[in-house]
Amino acid sequence: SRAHLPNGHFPVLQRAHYEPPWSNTSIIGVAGSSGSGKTSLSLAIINQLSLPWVVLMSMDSFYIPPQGEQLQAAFRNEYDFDSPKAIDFDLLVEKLAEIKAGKKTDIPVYSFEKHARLAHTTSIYSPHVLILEGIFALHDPRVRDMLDLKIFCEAESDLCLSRRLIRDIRERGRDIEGVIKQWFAFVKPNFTKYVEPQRNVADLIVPRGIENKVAISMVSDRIHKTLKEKSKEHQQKLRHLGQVSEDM
Ligand code: UZR
Ligand code: MG
Repeated sequence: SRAHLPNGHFPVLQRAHYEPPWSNTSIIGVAGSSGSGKTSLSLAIINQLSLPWVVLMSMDSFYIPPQGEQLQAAFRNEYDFDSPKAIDFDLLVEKLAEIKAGKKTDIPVYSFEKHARLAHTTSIYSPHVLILEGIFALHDPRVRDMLDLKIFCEAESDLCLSRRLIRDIRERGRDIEGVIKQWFAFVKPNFTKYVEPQRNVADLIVPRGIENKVAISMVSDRIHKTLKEKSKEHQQKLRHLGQVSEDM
C-alpha cells in the first residue's frame, strides 16, 4: 500500500538499484530412484505452472568426468555413476547461487558417450523458476538450503527397473544383460544407501508420478504463491529505497 506516502507523490524508483523481481529464483528439487519418473513429473509441473521463465536442469550436467583408471572402468560399465561421489556438488552449489542471484550462468554439458564434459556449455539466465532433477537433488545440505520446495518422486522398484530397461535399450544403446548388471551392481544398492534416505528431508512425497494431478496442481499453486510473495517483498524494497532517496 502507498498509504504512507503524501497524496499523489510516488517514490523516485529510477534512483533505486534495479533488480529484476525474479532475481530470487524459486528452485524446486525433484529426487527419486532412476526410472521413478522424475523427468516426466518435472515436465508436468512445468506445464501446469504455465509461466514464461521456467528452466529444467538435470543433475547429469554435474557429473565429475572420470579420469585414468576410472575412465577405463566407465567405458567397461564398471564405474559407479550412482554414488554421490560421482557428482560435483561444489560446482552445483556455485551455479545455483549464481542463478539465485539473477546472474547469467554457464552450465557444463556432460557426455555419457565420451564420459567427459564437452567444450561448450549451456546458459541459464534469471528464470522465475528452476527445477533441479536428479537422483541426488536433495542429497547435499547446501543445495537443500537453496530449495523452495523439496519433492521425492516415489515408484515401486520393479516399475523403475522396467522403465530403465526400456529407456536404456531404446535410447542409450545398451543391452538387457548390461542394464540388469548395472542395476544390481550400482543402482539398487545405492538407492537404499543414498537415494531413499532423501525421503526424510523431502517436503512432499509424490506417488504415481504424472498421474497424480492433485500433487501437480498443489505444487504449481504453491510456487505461484511463493512468486507472488517474493514479488511483493521486492516491490516493498523498491518503495523503501525510493522513500530513502527522497528523504536525502
Ligand atoms: P535418471 N545415465 C546413463 O546411463 N546415461 C545417460 O545418458 C544419462 C544417465 C544413468 C546414470 C544414472 N548413470 O544411473 C541414471 N549411468 O541414469 C540417473 N551410467 O538418471 O535419474 O534419469 O535415471
Ligand atoms: Mg530422468
